[in-house]
Amino acid sequence: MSVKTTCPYCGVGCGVVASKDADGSVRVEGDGQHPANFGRLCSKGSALAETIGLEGRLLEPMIGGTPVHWDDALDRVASGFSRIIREHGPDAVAFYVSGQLLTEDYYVINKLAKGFVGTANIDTNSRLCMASSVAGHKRAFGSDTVPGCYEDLEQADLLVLVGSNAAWCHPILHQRMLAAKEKNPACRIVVIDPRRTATCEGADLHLPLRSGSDSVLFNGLFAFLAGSNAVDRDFVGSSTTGVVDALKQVAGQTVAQTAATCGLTEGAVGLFFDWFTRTERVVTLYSQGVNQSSSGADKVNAIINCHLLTGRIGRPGMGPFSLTGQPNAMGGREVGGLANQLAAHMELENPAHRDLVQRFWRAPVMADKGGLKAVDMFDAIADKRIKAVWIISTNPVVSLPDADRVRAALDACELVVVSDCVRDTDTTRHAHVLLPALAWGEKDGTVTNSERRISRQRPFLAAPGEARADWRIICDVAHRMGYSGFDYADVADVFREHAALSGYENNGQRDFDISALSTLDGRAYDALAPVQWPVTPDHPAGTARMFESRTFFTPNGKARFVPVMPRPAGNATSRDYPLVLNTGRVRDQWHTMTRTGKTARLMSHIFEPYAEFHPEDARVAGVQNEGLTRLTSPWGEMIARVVVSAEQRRGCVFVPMHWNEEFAGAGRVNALVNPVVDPVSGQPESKHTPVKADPYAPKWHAFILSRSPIRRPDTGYWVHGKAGDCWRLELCGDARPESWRDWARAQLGLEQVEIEWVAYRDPAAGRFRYAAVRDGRLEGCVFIAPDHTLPSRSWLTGLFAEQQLSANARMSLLAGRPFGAGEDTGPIVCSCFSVGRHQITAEIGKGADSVEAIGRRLKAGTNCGGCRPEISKLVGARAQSRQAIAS
Ligand SMILES: Nc1nc2c(c(=O)[nH]1)N[C@H]1C(S)=C(S)[C@@H](COP(=O)(O)OP(=O)(O)OC[C@H]3O[C@@H](n4cnc5c(=O)[nH]c(N)nc54)[C@H](O)[C@@H]3O)O[C@H]1N2
Ligand SMILES: Nc1nc2c(c(=O)[nH]1)N[C@H]1C(S)=C(S)[C@@H](COP(=O)(O)OP(=O)(O)OC[C@H]3O[C@@H](n4cnc5c(=O)[nH]c(N)nc54)[C@H](O)[C@@H]3O)O[C@H]1N2
Ligand code: SF4
Ligand SMILES: [Mo]
Repeated sequence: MSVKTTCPYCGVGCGVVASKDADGSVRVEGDGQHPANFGRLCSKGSALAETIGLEGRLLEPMIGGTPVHWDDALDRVASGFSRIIREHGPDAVAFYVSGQLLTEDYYVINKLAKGFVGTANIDTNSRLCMASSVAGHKRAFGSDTVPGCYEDLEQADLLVLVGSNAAWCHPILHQRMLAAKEKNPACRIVVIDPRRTATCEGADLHLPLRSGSDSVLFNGLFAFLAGSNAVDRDFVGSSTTGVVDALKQVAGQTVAQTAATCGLTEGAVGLFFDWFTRTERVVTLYSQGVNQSSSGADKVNAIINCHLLTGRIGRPGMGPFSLTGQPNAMGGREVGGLANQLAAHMELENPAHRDLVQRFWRAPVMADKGGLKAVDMFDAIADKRIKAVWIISTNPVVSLPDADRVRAALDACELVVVSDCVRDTDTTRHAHVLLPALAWGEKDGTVTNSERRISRQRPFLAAPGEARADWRIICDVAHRMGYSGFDYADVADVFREHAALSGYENNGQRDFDISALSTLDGRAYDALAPVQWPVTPDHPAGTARMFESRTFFTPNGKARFVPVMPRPAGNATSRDYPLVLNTGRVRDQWHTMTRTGKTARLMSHIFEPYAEFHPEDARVAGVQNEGLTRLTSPWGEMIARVVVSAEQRRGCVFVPMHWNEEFAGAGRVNALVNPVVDPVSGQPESKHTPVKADPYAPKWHAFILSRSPIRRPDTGYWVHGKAGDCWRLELCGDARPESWRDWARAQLGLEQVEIEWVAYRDPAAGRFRYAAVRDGRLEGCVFIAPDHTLPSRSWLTGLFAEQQLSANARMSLLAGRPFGAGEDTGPIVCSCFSVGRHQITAEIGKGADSVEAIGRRLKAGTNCGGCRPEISKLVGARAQSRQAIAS
């Protein structure tokens, strides 16, 4: 049996085919016919089959940690919410939801809150993600419209990526861009990011601008364009308003000034401006380096201004392009999931829209003012203005800024309901009621990707345990609260209503219109092929590109220039907090790791939370590569592994957002992140927090590898996860046990078991190595040292695959390095074929001089291709050092 569905991770929205073999095992492959990926998948998509096991799943409803019947759980939620609404009014409750819900789930929760409870206190993690783009679009176009499509990226002659690490975060789209560039030698790629990321491999120009200075850069470009012949006077004159004011704002801004403020060379800025001016087909792609800023919406408009001035919008190969993060970031916007939106791209604050939606829903009350946005919502929970919150499909204790405060808020809240598919997360720990949701592979509905393409997620697995679809859980609660209007026969029924609302009294006034899909019967809904909205009776096959007619959704039909006055970041660095903390993603993890953290393959690329420093900043802070650092901000602190790299901009330190208390002690970066938000969009500034870094030097460091899960310490720095065929725990401490041997044995949980100990002790040096062998097979090993220089984990992990440890392997365990036993592959670069860095450098040493040559010799980079930038970097580094030797 095979089923076509859509990848549940990023906004590229790749189609996948899931097949079940006779033995019940599942294979997941790229869907060759899906227009987003044409069969390709990245490392995360390729590993989907490894993440669908039931280990760690939440499979029963629970109240206070005890399993209960669904009826009891639903009654508790409904009666708790109803009572608080009765006693304190509708604004005393809140819903915090997610761009990972399916459109149908999202539609009903939004309907429940805004039309039946009568509160707009429903916000979503899209506030942390896309809110600035939404605000920017609305200011410029009068609607939240992404104008272009993926084919535009292939037809462009200049691709500008701003604050986007697409090589790691939108890998398949990035590969499409690189493939197009290969075919079109005229095509250039510019990357604008304070860090030199994997996306810079394959780019023609990298502008490592000062953190937060994008508005200055694009204002500079705007001024430069104004003085060139790239201005499209017809378009500006007939299809836009506000150009004079916007130009006034940038009048006189020179390339030299721009470069100085952005911390760039004049030459590099001039080159970028020159390319932009002279290239008609230019797409500017942007993501969280733009959105997650206290001036995110302004950055978006500074970019759009440049496209409006040149008329480069609504035509093939050009336009501003907001890359969406989550699989259904767009679907959430379509149903009005944000606290300031109404369903079907309507405005909450617009009385005509409210009236229309109220009539369509036959809603008893309508929220009539914007609700609390994510950060404010958790503040209101903290000070008890909100007394009940229902969190669905998001993990705010990890992902919101000032996350310790978020945790405290939930602890203080009268009623916390969490719907998730995973039992233990940093957020589920604080729930009074836990509701088990269906996960990817089980659930059924639709998602919309970055290019407005609606695709089906179809189930291929049976619902496990008691888990239910989110939309059904929400409707069941709505019923119990006494609301009618939630009697859907099935998920297709919800979709039809959503589609019908989009066309209701629309008459071409609203961009989001999928009314042609409002009559799909069950079978047609099941078979729905990927299609780009609008899908109307006039355009039944969908719409690739918007604004082709050069009219916009503002009252006068004209696009608006927005004057942008650059502002500094919300919190400046100081003597006490001299570094800018920048946060973001790594290639193989998805957000809070609840799914990608389940597979050893995806854990092998980067195992520990890390802080990446420029060499000069590392020297000043006194931290060492591979050592540990304590990072502190005015809001909180964390501990991370140090990476020293010239790819960091001086003054910035980068930390991934993923690690949390399920995987690490003291590894939650959002404990430090300032809760400052953009005043226009309410989006938090996740990329700019002033911090200081100190060396963290505990008295001992250790790691443990074990065939069975290892008990995690309660305090201090530790990291836990799967590694190859075993589990791995990194830890450290100050207090020494009386006997390291007993300690090691206890850590492995082998006190009561007959085993053979292989031990090496050097008490004077503080080095101890223990290995437990049973029936000739390695059960576990524990390595302790006074500093962070411990043996290679990737090599040791490999020894667990051996059924009988050789004499050499035993010797190696004692010596702490391979003696012809196993291979030290080094940290894994290619997670598809488990190829490590040492293997790649060895082949480069033997003459492999390109990514392709490495692929031929080791297969690395030949499946998903996500590691190709890293291989390219290793090849490049070698070539550079050869040159240096030769000269
Ligand atoms: N592997 C992986 N892929 C993902 C996700 C994931 O968790 N893992 N999540 C998905 C989601 S929800 C999202 S939103 C997207 C995010 O996708 P991206 O936005 O591409 O990812 P980030 O790493 O958050 O940030 C992008 C870059 O912004 C840069 N940056 C920081 N400050 C500035 C600045 O002031 N100006 C500029 N120009 N750049 C700056 C950072 O250095 C970083 O390299 O990824 C999606 N894809
Ligand atoms: N410092 C910093 N913080 C950030 C960011 C950053 O760049 N830096 N990025 C921000 C961005 S862009 C985003 S999108 C957020 C993401 O942050 P979160 O949304 O908090 O992260 P996830 O791990 O994706 O959380 C999804 C949760 O929903 C569960 N889940 C998955 N599928 C389903 C389902 O079908 N139903 C239900 N009920 N539950 C499900 C998962 O198990 C998981 O617990 O993080 C934001 N926070
Ligand atoms: S690029 Fe990767 S994570 Fe994103 S949708 Fe495609 S396969 Fe999934
Ligand atoms: Mo996101």
